[in-house]
Amino acid sequence: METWTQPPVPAVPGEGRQLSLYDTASQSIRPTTPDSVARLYVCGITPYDATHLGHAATYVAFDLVQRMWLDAGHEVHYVQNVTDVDDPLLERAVATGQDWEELARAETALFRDDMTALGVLPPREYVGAVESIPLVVDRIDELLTSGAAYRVDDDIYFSVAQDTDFGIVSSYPRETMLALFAERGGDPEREGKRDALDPLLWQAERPGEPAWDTHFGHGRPGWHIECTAIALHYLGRAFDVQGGGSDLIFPHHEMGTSQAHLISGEQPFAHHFVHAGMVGLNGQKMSKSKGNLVFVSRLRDDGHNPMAIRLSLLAHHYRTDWEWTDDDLTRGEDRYLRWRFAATADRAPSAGPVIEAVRHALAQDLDSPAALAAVDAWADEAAAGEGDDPQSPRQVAELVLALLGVSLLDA
Ligand code: 5CA
Ligand code: ZN
Repeated sequence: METWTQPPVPAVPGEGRQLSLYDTASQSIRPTTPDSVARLYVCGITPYDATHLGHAATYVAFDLVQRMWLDAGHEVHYVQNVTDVDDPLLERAVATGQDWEELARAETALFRDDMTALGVLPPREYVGAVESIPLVVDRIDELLTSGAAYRVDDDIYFSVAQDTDFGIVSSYPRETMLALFAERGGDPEREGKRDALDPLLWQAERPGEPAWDTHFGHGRPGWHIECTAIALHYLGRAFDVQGGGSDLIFPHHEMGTSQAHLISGEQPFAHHFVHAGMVGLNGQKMSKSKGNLVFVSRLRDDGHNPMAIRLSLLAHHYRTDWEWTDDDLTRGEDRYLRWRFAATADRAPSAGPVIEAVRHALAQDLDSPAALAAVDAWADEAAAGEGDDPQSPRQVAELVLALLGVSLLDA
């Protein structure tokens, strides 16, 4: 499907840094080691509702990954999916009397607008689940042939027991896996499965639901195989970073890794599994199913500057769980005005140290709060009339645009 518009990314003077990221599988911060082309897959939205601040925080975090790699001289091959057919989407369409395809189309369009407004760099390929059904069918065929998939009635399941490495992403104990599987779309109680944790690869048509014709029957793909098939097709195996929110560690990224292992016979699926913390509101994870949402589009409609929204997200380290409050937005707006004031000054303290500090902070597992603090210090000095470098305001504005994705000057 159509991706969104690429905004300008200025070159920053000096040398980019090697990016280190926390890898969930090894439970450690390790350097990323991309080739000339860095490969990134980030799980996309299920488009049945508007982009909320939790989604936005996650996509802004992975946007920093792309920006750090670009700064270090890599080309970036970024792929993101859209789960444009799945239970929650179909259920919402029934509940609101909408056509499910129209709902998905409209919410995906709104997501693109939100990402554009927030200055998030687009993926090179933005890929829907529906358009990927032929890829999924081929992968299921391979799994059936190798004995890693089996039928229960007309459904097809993936057999986790076939993978001796199952569990390497989350390292969760089995009870935790069972609880999360039930909570996040799995069917541990289904009779006839070999293991309660086996996920659906292909679901036979249910009355009133969309279905596609394949040689193994009329139906639709399961969730995890969608991302496995898309990532393997567009990026190949052993790509650099598989990303998403921490709610995707299990079952989604665990299952995807296991499926890719049995499809290719090789490890790793990705070198790093990187997960953003959950943004909450009123004591609970912000989620479409709980309805406790603050939408990016609503804030934009209310006249809030998207760059200030972006700054309020960047004020939190991507790996921590945090709660959105109105104060977050107030602080983001205040910071935006202070930075903009300094970026439009005639003179300011030299840009060199702040460029170094921002690169250094982001290279260490994307420490955006430290990066913001470095720009704050420079902006405060500029506002106090310190410094006499006439180039510095423009250079810092370019730094902030290139590495933090915050545009301070009108285009
Ligand atoms: N379509 C699947 C991934 S293949 C999905 O999880 N869609 S989603 O719309 O539910 O979430 C989209 C992305 O936002 C995922 O990476 C998810 O982990 C992340 N996300 C969802 N809720 C939050 C939240 N409250 N805070 C931070 N990130 C979130
Ligand atoms: Zn996914």
